[in-house]
Amino acid sequence: MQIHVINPNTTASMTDKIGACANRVAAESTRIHVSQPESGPVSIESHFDEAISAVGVLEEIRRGETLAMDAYVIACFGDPGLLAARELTRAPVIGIAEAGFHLATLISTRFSVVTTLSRTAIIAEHLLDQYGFRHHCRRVRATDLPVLELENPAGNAYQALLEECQRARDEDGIGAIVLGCGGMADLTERLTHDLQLPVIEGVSAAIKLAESLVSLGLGTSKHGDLAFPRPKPFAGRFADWSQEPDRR
Ligand code: 5HY
Repeated sequence: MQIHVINPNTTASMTDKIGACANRVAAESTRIHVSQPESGPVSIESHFDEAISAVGVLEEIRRGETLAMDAYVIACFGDPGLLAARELTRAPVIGIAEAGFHLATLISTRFSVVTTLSRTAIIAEHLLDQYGFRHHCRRVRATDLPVLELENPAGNAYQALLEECQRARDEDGIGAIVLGCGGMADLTERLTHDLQLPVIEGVSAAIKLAESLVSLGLGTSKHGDLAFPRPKPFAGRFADWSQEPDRR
C-alpha cells in the first residue's frame, strides 16, 4: 500500500519530521511517500496562508495520481483543500485534524485541542463544526507559539505546550488531548508520559485510518459532491488544469 503524506507548508525540516512520524506508525507493508508543495508559505498560521497552501496540496494530489497512490494524508491541522482534494481522486484523503478528532472520540467522551497561535484556533473550531465534533470538544486552546518555533531546538516550545496541556487536563474535564499542528508529531510520546493522559496527534491517526480504509477497499465516493470536477478550461496560471469539456 502506498500512502502519500503531504505537508502543505514549505518547511523541509517539518516535512521530514512528519515523514518520520508516518514511517514510525505505518504497517510494514505500507510505503510512505512524503512531499511538500513547490510553492507556498513556510508555515500556515492564517486563513490567507491556508488558502494559498490549498493550491499546493491539490498540485501534490495531482502528482500523486500519476504515481498511483492508494491514499493521501494532508498533514496540516487546518486540513487545507481537503474536500477539493477528494474530488481529484478515488483514493481516500485524510486530514490530520479530522483524523485526530475521530480517534479522540473513540477513547474519550470529551477532549480538548491544543494548538499554536490563538488566531488559528478559529480554524480548528470551524472544522469541529464542519465535521460535527463540536459537542465532543471542550476547548481549543492556544500556546501562542508560532508554527516554526516547533522547529527551533533551542526554543521552549515543549515547555509551553506541556503547560497548556496541563491546564487543559486540569481545567477542561477531558479524557484526551488532540495536538493542533503537524509540527507537533514528534512530541506525542513525551507529552503522554508527562501528562499521564492520552495525547493524539493527527499524522499517526491519519496513517492508521488511511490504512484501514484501503484495506477495506473503501475510497472517496464519486457519487455526488466528491465526483471528479467537471472538465473545463482554466485561464492564466491555472491553465495547466484545463481539460476538454465533456461533449457527450
Ligand atoms: C500545521 N500550520 O499543522 C498548522 C498548524 C496551525 O504550518 N502546519 C502549519 O497553526 O494551524
